Amino acid sequence: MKPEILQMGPMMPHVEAALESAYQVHRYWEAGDRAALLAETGARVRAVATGGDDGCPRAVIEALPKLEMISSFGVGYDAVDVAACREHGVRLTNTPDVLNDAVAELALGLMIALCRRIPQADVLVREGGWLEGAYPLTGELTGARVGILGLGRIGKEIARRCQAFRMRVAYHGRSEQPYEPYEYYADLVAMARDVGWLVVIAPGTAETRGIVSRRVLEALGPEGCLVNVARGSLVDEPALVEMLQSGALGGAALDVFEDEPRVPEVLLGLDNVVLSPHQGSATMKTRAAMGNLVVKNLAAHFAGKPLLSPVV
Ligand code: NAP
Ligand code: 8YV
Repeated sequence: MKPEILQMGPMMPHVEAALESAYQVHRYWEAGDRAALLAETGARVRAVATGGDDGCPRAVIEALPKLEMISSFGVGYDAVDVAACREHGVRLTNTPDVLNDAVAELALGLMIALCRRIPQADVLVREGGWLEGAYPLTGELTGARVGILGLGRIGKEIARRCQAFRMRVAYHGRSEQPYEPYEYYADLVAMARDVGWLVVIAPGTAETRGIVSRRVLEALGPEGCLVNVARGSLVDEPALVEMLQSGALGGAALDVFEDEPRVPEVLLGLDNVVLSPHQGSATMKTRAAMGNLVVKNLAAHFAGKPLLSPVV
């Protein structure tokens, strides 16, 4: 008898194939009556496979009395009710590290795109505008100061790439990392005041909700640019939109938003923003590695072996 698992949403074909071969999979998102599916399978389902978007709410965790573990695709697990996992003794795994390079690469790509106005230049050439005259001069990353909010696994890769661009790197987090060569700011507003670029790459938690507040954005100012590759919840989005519109903030490159996939309408019409549809880890190589980790964590659990990347 294969163990029974609940899959919360669609996953990559190679992940689904691996799950189907090892487990009896119940496809939650396809169920006409989800409550009935939970009631019918609840006493047998031992694991959940899910993604960063679908997560796993408390109601599902509590409807599965035999639930032992949740294997989540993505390093951020803000959509999983971690408190409910702890209360009910449910293990949780995520997919850290394998995506560091891809996310860091996108962060730098967004910065260059915003600074050198690559999207606008591309449109100009396509529309024949180059024939009318030279393209206006732009800013440059070289020599600029960048502050990283969240010098963790991905933040460190972003910092290394910024150094390669000969930017001057600082960071903010809850504690100083004395072995890192970058300047530490205990105060995020002070860091925002001192840098031209603020890159957000801390997790979406209750503590970080709105951490990039209006005050932080004001400190960044009309010459400053915000880059968010973390979660939309970290930024005061209404303040961000208003300040980009008025010019109180110089620019923004955004991969994540408060209410994805819906993006504030105003942003679509602004010239000082670069928009990306949550693409940080979205390369074939990285997504394959993330999917493999989801499968391997489940396999380790059912083999009684240590989990590869436990959160809880
Ligand atoms: P990580 O290694 O845990 O690093 C997180 C960093 O954030 C740590 O340096 C931590 O430093 C800092 N931090 C945590 N809470 C903080 C707080 N309250 N105030 C200030 N700093 C805080 O995580 P990671 O693997 O780098 O991933 C970071 C996040 O990126 C994920 O949680 C996810 O939401 C997001 N992400 C987005 C994409 C995308 O596609 N755009 C892809 C992957 C990940 P201290 O402990 O010193 O505070
Ligand atoms: C994923 C992410 O796109 O890992 C994360 O935290 O945000 C991205 O890598 C997302 O989790 C998809 O489920």
